[in-house]
Amino acid sequence: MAQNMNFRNAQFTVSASKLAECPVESKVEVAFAGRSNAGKSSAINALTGQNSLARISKTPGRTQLINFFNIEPGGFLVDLPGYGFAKVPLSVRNKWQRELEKYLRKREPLVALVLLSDVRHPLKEFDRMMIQWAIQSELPLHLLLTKSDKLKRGAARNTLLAVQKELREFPDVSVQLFSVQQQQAIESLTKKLEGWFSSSPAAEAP
Ligand SMILES: Nc1nc2c(ncn2[C@@H]2O[C@H](COP(=O)(O)OP(=O)(O)OP(=O)(O)O)[C@@H](O)[C@H]2O)c(=O)[nH]1
Ligand SMILES: [Mg+2]
Repeated sequence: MAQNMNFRNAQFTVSASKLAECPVESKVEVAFAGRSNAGKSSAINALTGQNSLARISKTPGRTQLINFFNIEPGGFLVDLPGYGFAKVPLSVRNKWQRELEKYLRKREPLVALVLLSDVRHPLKEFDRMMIQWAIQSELPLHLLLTKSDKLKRGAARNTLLAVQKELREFPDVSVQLFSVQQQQAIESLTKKLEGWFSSSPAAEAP
């Protein structure tokens, strides 16, 4: 695939409510996971420079479907439903969390995960579960400590160092501070994604 990916050309493809509805033309995809309200949809918008590509809301639980954004032929970013605290009926919530789990366990084109966690409350139970799961599944994971603009520089930096220290034994897990307001942070994420898309074996296929 192309060396310089242009995330700005991203286009919404489909919202899937279950695994069977995910696009068959996908060869390589990277999914954005995290607790509800962590900033998944916002990060995808920042990355693509499109403010209304993925829906953002002040109400947690806004993203209830698995949303696919096409980046290049066969390459997709995936906005996953947020975990926890969603103000939706339990029966509905259970259903889409089951689908989310199925997606994570069975989705063939999935090559890596971006996990988002609010820098003010990092590494909660769900985040740890996801990290453990990614390590076991040998899926690389990049952790974004989001909304870093909400903390003073020093405090954000200390959180980053503490989290890095905790994760340093895992070579396929990386971490950075992230804010939709910080261009440099968006560029770091872009680099990470470019690396994953270009090194994926499926990307070599015609
Ligand atoms: N200050 C600040 N606010 C942010 C940032 N990223 C997201 N937010 C806000 O956090 C709230 C939730 O953002 P979303 O992107 O909708 O979160 P999500 O993870 O997609 O949430 P669900 O779809 O419910 O799972 C919104 O009010 C955003 O404007 C950031 O970098 N800085
Ligand atoms: Mg969302």
